[in-house]
Amino acid sequence: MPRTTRWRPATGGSCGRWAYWRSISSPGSGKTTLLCRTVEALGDAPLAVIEGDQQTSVDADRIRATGARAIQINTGKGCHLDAEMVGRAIDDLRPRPHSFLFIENVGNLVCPAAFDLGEDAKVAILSVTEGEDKPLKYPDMFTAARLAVLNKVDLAPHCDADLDTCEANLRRVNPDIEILRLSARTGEGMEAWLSWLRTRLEEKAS
Ligand SMILES: Nc1nc2c(ncn2[C@@H]2O[C@H](COP(=O)(O)OP(=O)(O)OP(=O)(O)O)[C@@H](O)[C@H]2O)c(=O)[nH]1
Ligand SMILES: [Mg+2]
Repeated sequence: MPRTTRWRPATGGSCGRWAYWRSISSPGSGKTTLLCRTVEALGDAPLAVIEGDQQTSVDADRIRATGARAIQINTGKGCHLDAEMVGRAIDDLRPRPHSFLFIENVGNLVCPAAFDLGEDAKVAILSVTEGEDKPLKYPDMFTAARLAVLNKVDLAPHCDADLDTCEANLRRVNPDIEILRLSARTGEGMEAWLSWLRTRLEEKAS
């Protein structure tokens, strides 16, 4: 399937029926932790999650443990999800209209940026422990993203992370990027993240 193909579901709708976000980041930056916290905080809001990893169903199991519906895709030797894999998962999940649909891509800062999965927005999760130079070294991931979440801010004092420099580097590669500082561990910044999500869903519904 060509990189730019926009998949359309066989279930009759269009991708416009759901607010559809995809998280992209390095392994271990906190994607699943943030998703679990998000699912719990959204309460009864209709949502579904697609998890991508090379092997195991660990992440989908973590999401299901919160009570949310989740499907795990294993990519084997592949380093990213593609539209066909996501299309099959959506056909199985059948997300409700006007619901949240979250996709966690395979963790790496290179391949996932190049593939259009039909999402409304890509959200780059960057752990502050990774170093503030990552946006400059791996710009494609951050130029593709609408929002960057600087996660693990609770650890910033322990690893000399310079959050202002990190934000400046994000804006050097993507002047339009929105940025949120967050800790999925302590909950700091969660309200701003949830507000961002709800606003996007309202925009989609209007
Ligand atoms: N201190 C701290 N730890 C965090 C935070 N968010 C996640 N973690 C920890 O970081 C580790 C990796 O988190 P995951 O949520 O599994 O990361 P991931 O990005 O989903 O990882 P992959 O799916 O393997 O790419 C776990 O030990 C989490 O508890 C945070 O905000 N602060
Ligand atoms: Mg994960």
